[in-house]
Amino acid sequence: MTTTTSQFGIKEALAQLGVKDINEGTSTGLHHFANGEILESFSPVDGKLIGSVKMSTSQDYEKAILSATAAFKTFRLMPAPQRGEIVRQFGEKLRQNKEALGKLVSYEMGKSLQEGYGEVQEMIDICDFAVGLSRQLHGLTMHSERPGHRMYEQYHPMGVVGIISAFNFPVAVWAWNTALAWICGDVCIWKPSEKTPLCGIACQNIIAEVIKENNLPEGISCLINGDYKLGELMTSDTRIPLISATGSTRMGKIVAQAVAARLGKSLLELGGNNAIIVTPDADIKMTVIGAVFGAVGTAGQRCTSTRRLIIHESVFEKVKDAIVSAYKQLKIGNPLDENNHVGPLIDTDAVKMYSAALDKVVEEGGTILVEGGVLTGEGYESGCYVKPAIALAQNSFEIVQHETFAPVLYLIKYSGDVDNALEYQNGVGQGLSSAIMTNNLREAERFLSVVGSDCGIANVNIGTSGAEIGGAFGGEKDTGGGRESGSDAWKIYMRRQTNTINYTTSLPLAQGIKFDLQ
Ligand code: UN1
Repeated sequence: MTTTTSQFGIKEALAQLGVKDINEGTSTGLHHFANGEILESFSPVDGKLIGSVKMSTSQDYEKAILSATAAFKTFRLMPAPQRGEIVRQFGEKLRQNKEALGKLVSYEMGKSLQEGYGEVQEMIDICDFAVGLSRQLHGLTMHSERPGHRMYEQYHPMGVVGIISAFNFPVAVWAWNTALAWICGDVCIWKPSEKTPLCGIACQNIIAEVIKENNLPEGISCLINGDYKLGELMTSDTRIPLISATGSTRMGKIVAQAVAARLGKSLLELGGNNAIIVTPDADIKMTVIGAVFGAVGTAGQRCTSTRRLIIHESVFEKVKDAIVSAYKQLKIGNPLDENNHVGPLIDTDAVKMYSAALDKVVEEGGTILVEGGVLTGEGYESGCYVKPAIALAQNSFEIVQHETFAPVLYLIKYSGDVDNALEYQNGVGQGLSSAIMTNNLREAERFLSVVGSDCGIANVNIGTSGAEIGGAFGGEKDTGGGRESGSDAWKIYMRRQTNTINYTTSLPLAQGIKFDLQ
């Protein structure tokens, strides 16, 4: 493992992205407000220190807010299609840096290189989407009930958007927010996860080049690095009208309460407990691919990861055997090596939660079908590599109700019709993603109907993870209710104004109210 960085070109990637490795000192990104303590970033891939950054103090935070607020004053005046052009250039820079940034994501976060590249592709995709959208920030026009009156609505930018992102998608979720916020005329302050600060620096350096090349005020994209204390400053700050936060339900509840207390807006994308329903009519081959990628992709650390397979009793044995045998082919190891399917968990705390979940499912009466365990020895020195595990469980188990951010898949048997499966599927606190595998039209439509899945995402013959950016992304219940990326998610980044214009010489009142003055 000593050869990891040289073998996979990490040093070159860091250099290209302007991120200093540990031998070169502390990284300071452009427009990065940071004069505090050192935050070190260790790779879960090989346990090595990749680099360090400075954290932001409360004074740094104040500087960032002032810079952002000042930048908003001019940025909001730029026509939206011109802001779209800026986002187009950002997308171009991402294309040029796709390989380097994908590698850094893989090395700092631990997801497979393919998924690292996929994450950067999501950033490029949202930029393309936002460019087109910059000419489509449409409001409606209405017919007034009064003669000689015109009514319409328009959308104006809101101001500073605070982005709090998680380690599992250390770059894409920021880009979803920033690309949309920018075309809407907002400016951003980003606090990345303290587990992936170097990804934050790299992104900031890329976007700062665009800012510089276009002579834009630097405050339109600010970076602050640090822990929950910075998050608290953001959530309670009335100068930030919108907080977009991604993370656990526990964190989301704290954020939502703080933002609501000052009547700010929040956009929350929180935990999932995503299930695939496998009906008697399912295509087993497709089910295996969807379920296995869903459960072990990003080592089970996506919000959309498949955590439960709800399988009809008539096909249970067949599906179980197919999945268990697919798990035997999984290669676990350095995610930069494309021969491996599964990389490490983010850190040893995550490993502890994974082990505790497996203990708990057995304690509650579950049966382990594919043995888990922490890997040791050559290549696994970081202590973060675990074996993807499968357990036979009941939906009602306490641990099954809980989102464990690790590759643990629960198999749950159902009998009767698809409504019974839906009862399990919806019978958890979270409501992010869901899927059904079936060739039966009635079952598929039932699943999508008003009595079907209660999740924000409901797929047919596709797994639960890997959503495209064009759709609105997010979910209900404990998932927080927010919608990011595609469709009309842009609307949360703007304030809506209804305008009624009277072009007559009299002033009739609405609702026919008479109010005559002599
Ligand atoms: C997340 O896990 O927070 O749908 C985002 C997916 C990805 C995004 C996941 N496009 O799996």
